[in-house]
Order: sequence, then C-alpha cells, then structure tokens
Amino acid sequence: MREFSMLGKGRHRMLLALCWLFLVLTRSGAVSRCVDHACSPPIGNLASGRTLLTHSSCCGNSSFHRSPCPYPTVTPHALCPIDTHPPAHMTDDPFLHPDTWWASGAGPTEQEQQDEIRLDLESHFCMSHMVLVFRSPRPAAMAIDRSADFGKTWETLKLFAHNCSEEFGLPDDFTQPGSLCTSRYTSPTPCGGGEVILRTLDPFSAKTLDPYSPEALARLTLTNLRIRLLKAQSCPVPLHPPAAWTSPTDSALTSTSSTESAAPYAIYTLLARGTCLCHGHAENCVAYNSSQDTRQDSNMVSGRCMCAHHTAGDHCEKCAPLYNDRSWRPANGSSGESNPCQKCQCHAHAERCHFSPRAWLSSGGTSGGVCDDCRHNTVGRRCQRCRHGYHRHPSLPLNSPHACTRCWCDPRGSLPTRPGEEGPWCHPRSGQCPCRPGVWGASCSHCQPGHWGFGEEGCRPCACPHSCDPITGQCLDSYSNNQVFNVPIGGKIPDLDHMFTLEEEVQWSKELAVSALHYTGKCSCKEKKLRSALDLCKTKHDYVIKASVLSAHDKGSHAEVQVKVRKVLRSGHVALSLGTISIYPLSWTSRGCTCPILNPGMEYLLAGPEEAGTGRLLVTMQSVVVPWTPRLGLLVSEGLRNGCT
Ligand SMILES: *[C@@H]1O[C@H](CO)[C@@H](O)[C@H](O)[C@H]1NC(C)=O
Ligand SMILES: *[C@@H]1O[C@H](CO)[C@@H](O)[C@H](O)[C@H]1NC(C)=O
Ligand SMILES: *[C@@H]1O[C@H](CO)[C@@H](O)[C@H](O)[C@H]1NC(C)=O
Ligand SMILES: *[C@@H]1O[C@H](CO)[C@@H](O)[C@H](O)[C@H]1NC(C)=O
Ligand SMILES: [Ca+2]
Repeated sequence: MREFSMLGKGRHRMLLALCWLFLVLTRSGAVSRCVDHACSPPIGNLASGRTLLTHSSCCGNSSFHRSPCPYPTVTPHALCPIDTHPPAHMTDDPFLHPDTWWASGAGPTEQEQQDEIRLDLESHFCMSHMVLVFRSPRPAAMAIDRSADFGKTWETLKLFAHNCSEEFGLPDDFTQPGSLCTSRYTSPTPCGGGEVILRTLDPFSAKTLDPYSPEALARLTLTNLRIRLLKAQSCPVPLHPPAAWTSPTDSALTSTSSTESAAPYAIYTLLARGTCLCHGHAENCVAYNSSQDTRQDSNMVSGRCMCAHHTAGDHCEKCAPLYNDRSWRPANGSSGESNPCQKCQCHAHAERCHFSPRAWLSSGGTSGGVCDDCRHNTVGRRCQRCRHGYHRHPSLPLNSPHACTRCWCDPRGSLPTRPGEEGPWCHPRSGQCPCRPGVWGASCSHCQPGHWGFGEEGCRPCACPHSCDPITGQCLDSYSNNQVFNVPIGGKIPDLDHMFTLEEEVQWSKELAVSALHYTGKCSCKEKKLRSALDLCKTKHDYVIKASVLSAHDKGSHAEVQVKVRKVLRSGHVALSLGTISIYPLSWTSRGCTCPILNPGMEYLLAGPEEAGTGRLLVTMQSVVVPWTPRLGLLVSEGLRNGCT
C-alpha cells in the first residue's frame, strides 16, 4: 500500500496539472478533440458512484446457497447488524481512503465460502481491464463474468484457480495460452494487498485492434459485471496482516471486531477501468437519464454520449436525422478517421432523411440519402421538385420556402382538370397551364394572335385578311394591331410571355412577312385537325418535328419558311438535327400563300413528307400543323413510341 500512496501523491500532482491545463484550454476556447478525428470519452472507474451488490453483505449472512439475499435497498436496515465494511468501501477513492475495505459475510465452511460481487450498469459500457486489491488472501478459485444484455445471459471472461484442471477441468493458460483459466493471481501470498488483474483484450490485440471495430466491441462491451468468489484460502503465515499494511485505523478496526479478520474475502479496491460506449464519436458522456446535456462533475463514468460527427443516439450508434446520406460507420481508431455522417441535400425543405441502399448504388456510391416529409409543396428524393399543382417560382432559389408556387390557370382558357385531380395542374418548371385551342399565355388567359372570342371553347381563328378584334372578331383593316413579331432569325426565341408585349412591336418587312396572316384573303385554309396520335400514324409522315417558325420568304416560284427544330420525333431519309432549317409549303405556289398557316413566332408540331430527290421537307394539305403544347408533345411521343412503328 505504500507504493499505492506514493503513486497517489504523484497522481494528485498530475491531476492538479491536468485540471490547470483543462482550465487554460477551456478559457482559450480550445477546439474539441473530435474535430475531424476519432475521439473517446475519458476513462474512469465504472464502479465509482454505483452500487455494488454482494450476496453476503445485506445482513452479514451467508445465504448464497439457500435463498439469495435481497439487495441492500430492499432489506430493512434495522434487521441487519451495522455493516462496518460495506461494498461501497471497494469503490471509494483508494488515495483518499487507502484503508477501507469490504468484508464478505460468507461463512467459514467450504459450503458457505461463496460470495458474489455484482455491478449493474444502466447502459452499455466498454471495460478495458479490471483490478481487485485483496485485503484477505486472494481466492483459490474465482470467476469474472460479464453480461451484455442486462443480465439475461452471462459470459465468463476469466477463471482463476490454483489448479485449473482440478477446479474447472480446463488447461492453465500458462501451459496453453488463450485458455479461459489461469493460475496467475491465485497464490495466497501476499496475505494482504494481493492483486488480481484482468485485461479484456490481450496485450497484442490491445495494440493492434481498432477499439471501435466490431471485433473489439464484442469483447469490450458490457452492461453487468460479476465476480464470483468461489473458494477461499488461508494465509500460510500467521493471520494478522504484515506490518507494512498496518495503519492506525486498520489496527483499530481489526482490534474492535475480530470477526472481520476472519472474513474469507476482504477487498480494498475494485477498479473496473472503462468508458461509455460512443464508437469514437464523442469525448464526453452525461448521466444516462439526464435530460440536460450537462457534464457530470463526479468521478462517475456516465453512459450517454454527447455525440459529434453528426451522429446521434445514446451511443452515437446512428446518424443525426438530417445526416443519412451515407450509412453510419464507427470512427476508425487505427487511422483516426472520424467517418462522420453526411448531410442530406434536402434544399431546406426537410428535417430528416433516411439512407437508401438503392439510391446509394444508383449514385455510384456517393449519396444515398432520401429526404423524408418534404415541406413547402416540394417532392422528390432531395425535395427538389414541386408537387402536383405547383410550379417553380421563377426568381426564388430552390431552397426558399416559397420556391414552389401554386399553379394559377384561368379556368376559362385551360383544359379542365381530369377527374380525381385536385386543383389546376401546370408544368412544374415553367408554370405553363394546358390551354384550350387558340388560347395563349402561361395561365391560358388570352387569345393567340389571330384568334378571338376568349371563352369556354377557347378562341376562334380570325376570318379576316389582316387581323381581328380579339373580343368581337370584327376584322381590322390595318396592320397596326397585327400580331407580327420581331423574331431574330436563327436566334433564340424569347419566352412566350415576353413576345407579346405590344410596346416593342416592330413591323416585319413585307418580304419577310408572307405568312398567311397577310394573305388570308386568298387562303381559305382548311386546317387538318389532330384528334389523337392515331391520326399521325394513319398518314405515313416522313418527318415529325417540334419547330418554331422564324420567318417566311417569298421566293417567287415558291415559299421558303425558316424554322428552328426543337425536337425530332421522327425523321425519314433526311437526317434531322436541332437547329435552323427550311421547310417548303407546297400550297404557296398553287394558292399564293402558306397553307396550312405557319405564323412566325409560333411553335408547331409539324409532320409531312419529304420531296424525293431534293430531300426537302414539304408542307402539304395533308401535313399536320398544330400549335405545340406540352400535353400534345407527350401524346405524340407516346403514340409514336407505342402505336405506329
Ligand atoms: C441468516 O441465514 C439463516 C439461514 O440461511 C437465516 O435463518 C437467518 O435468519 C439469517 N439471518 C439474517 C440476519 O438474515
Ligand atoms: C491439479 O490437480 C490434478 C488432480 O487433482 C493433479 O493431477 C495435478 O497434478 C494438479 N496440477 C498441479 C499443477 O498441481
Ligand atoms: C435518473 O436515474 C436515477 C437512478 O438511476 C434516479 O435517481 C433519477 O431520479 C433519474 N433522473 C431522471 C431525470 O429520470
Ligand atoms: C482503419 O484504418 C486502417 C489504417 O488506415 C485501415 O487499414 C482499416 O482498414 C480501417 N478500418 C476500416 C473499418 O475502414
Ligand atoms: Ca477502499
């Protein structure tokens, strides 16, 4: 014990130094050890501050074999003789109280010689090693067990016996390394102060094994610890302790009660070195059931981790709610990698996400998070799309709570919602509503140019040489109201809404503006109606494209219409690609105008034949020329894919 005391003084000085260092570090705002690194809470004595249960101590009665003694809390203390050497004396500070010990109440006969010390923890902890300092001679046979399931099942960590084969039928680990039984620490001498040491990991594993690996945890984790004292032995030399061990209190106690020195087992100190189980993701632990995240001041090793690395749970055994983009991993104790949990990209519309192995695989192993309960009318794995009936606000960022705004479709100008659909539907990106024929605008709120009579049936085409009054349909005889637009040839067509700002209207030169709009007097175009995709299939059109009309040119003998191809749905011998091309309306030469009508600035679904030899794309009276709508596009591409092959 003198060694112990000297060590004690040294340790006190060291503790003081550490406390000072700690103060300095906290004052200067030192960063946590967990930053970008595996970290672990401080190691302490798991038994400190906890109640040790023993079989014999409740009333100083050896009741081990007959009926297990009720735990001390249950037994009315009035019935028991005053326990001068309670189990708590094993866990008091060995430096402050070097001469306190627990005395077993086990009886002297062989039958009654068994006792048990049990430490029940409220959660899972890691124990690296255990030290018992005996006041009595060490037991001739002893077992140390642990449970990792709160006492349901037990596993023996080590057996101690003078003669392993005789006591337990097992080889001695002296002769057979790795055996469960050992004859170490079983000698009756020294008669006082003898130690029993148990290492949970063998020295080799302790050096090489990653302490957060599953293999290490399988051996280090416990919820309960049990020391079974199975066989006592007496001191070969006279019973009283050696002079070195005698202190004033010690001799005072022994002299006052002679029975205590007769106790088969007496233990000064039980040290279960360990820490709370945090998988390398915490450097502090708090009381298991404490609601506040306050650090405990006592020496007690608490069981609930204060998790770093975006982990969560009492043991940092899972990722925090919004950090499931990768699956959870323990930190790597060998390399120091913290293996943090990764945040899901939910564009500020969700508070939690879950990990999907399928999403992980399909992303090539970079991201597997799927946002849960997207708010603000968003949907999608990353809450990146607007839900049905909502569209992206054009000027707000995606992570704005108002990024998705309700579709507003004019009920008069839009196609009716299908049964079962709630509210109007519009394109989730552009906000374009599905319009009735002849109706334009993102919300289908006005007539297309050259149309009139906005109402339940859409808008009707003007039957005029120039244009007509959009409300009455009365012909207007000047170009002044004409909806002809300045579309830069070959350039990008601006958004529809901007195209119809009347202030910036610029007249086209007559040469350019040869659309049927100007010559409708000669053209009584009987437009072919497209009722379904089947109509498209019946006539074997060589080409089917989505194109916007840029300009039309009078070439004397024929007309040439420049279009910008937006989408190629089908092509024949002539390979088509996106970009500006010319198409040739046949009806120009025979009738003096383009028919069907091809208005510059409009987007059409165009289908027609190719001219053999020249490879020109022709527009005939059999051609399909229909203003493009997203719904029509969907219909046609599906029709072409499924129906006509
Ligand atoms: C001690 O045990 C015996 C039998 O095991 C029992 O009769 C006796 O009442 C016990 N004494 C106390 C104080 O519990
Ligand atoms: C252990 O006990 C067995 C049987 O009692 C005996 O044969 C053996 O020699 C003993 N071993 C030691 C090392 O004492
Ligand atoms: C925490 O547990 C201890 C006993 O383990 C109990 O005394 C205490 O009241 C509990 N505190 C809370 C907040 O539940
Ligand atoms: C931990 O790090 C070591 C050394 O870098 C490496 O060999 C080992 O595979 C890592 N463990 C895991 C589970 O990734
Ligand atoms: Ca003690």
